[in-house]
Amino acid sequence: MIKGCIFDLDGVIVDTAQHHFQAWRRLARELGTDLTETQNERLKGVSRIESLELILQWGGIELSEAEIKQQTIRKNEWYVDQIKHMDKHEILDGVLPFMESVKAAGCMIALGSASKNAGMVLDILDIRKYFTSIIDGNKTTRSKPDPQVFEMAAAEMGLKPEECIVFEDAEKGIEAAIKGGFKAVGIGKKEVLTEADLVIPNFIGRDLNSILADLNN
Ligand code: B16
Ligand code: MG
Repeated sequence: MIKGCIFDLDGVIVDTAQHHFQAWRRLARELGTDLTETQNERLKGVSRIESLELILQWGGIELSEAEIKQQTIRKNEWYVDQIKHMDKHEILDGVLPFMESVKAAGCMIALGSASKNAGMVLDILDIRKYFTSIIDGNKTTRSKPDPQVFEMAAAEMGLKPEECIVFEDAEKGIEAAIKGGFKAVGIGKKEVLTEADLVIPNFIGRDLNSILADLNN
């Protein structure tokens, strides 16, 4: 029986992925390389440091540990500058009614995000009130595809993995959910999120009951 829903943040609740992409691309170009949209797909759900390491690897660039740290600080300043101006319109369509349906069904809601900016995003959008538990990149020590972030969210809700559905837009996030023994619902394309138990393009017109029915089919 499902008793909790764990939501990823970037790409599931809010379209911050475009802001991450713009900031990473700006940094990549300043470092003398570039970042394509296809490469950016592979950065979804990946921590800040690991994202830069991948960009450097793709561009054949070597930086010291101190320089890597410094460059991630710059990227984050640009990213934060962009998201400061977000408003509720950037919450993805259908998400809030869906979360209302989760609450109405008596299920708890948690956040399971790799982002260290997650708390700030929730406050800017004024949606912190929906969450029983908030686990973000400041609390975890292992990145997706490790299931730690979802395990911590389930534990804070007092639930077992099999009692929770994880909603994720990243391949690595789906992998983490499956590894941890959660039901995994992908938000995006079936061709990309091949391991998910169910893939939906978005939450428009969806409620928890329709997801449960599709998961059981
Ligand atoms: P930050 P999620 C992830 O958030 C993003 O998908 C990923 O692009 C980003 O690099 C990562 O958070 C770290 O974010 O730099 O803000 O700490 O999708 O797990 O909610
Ligand atoms: Mg995401």
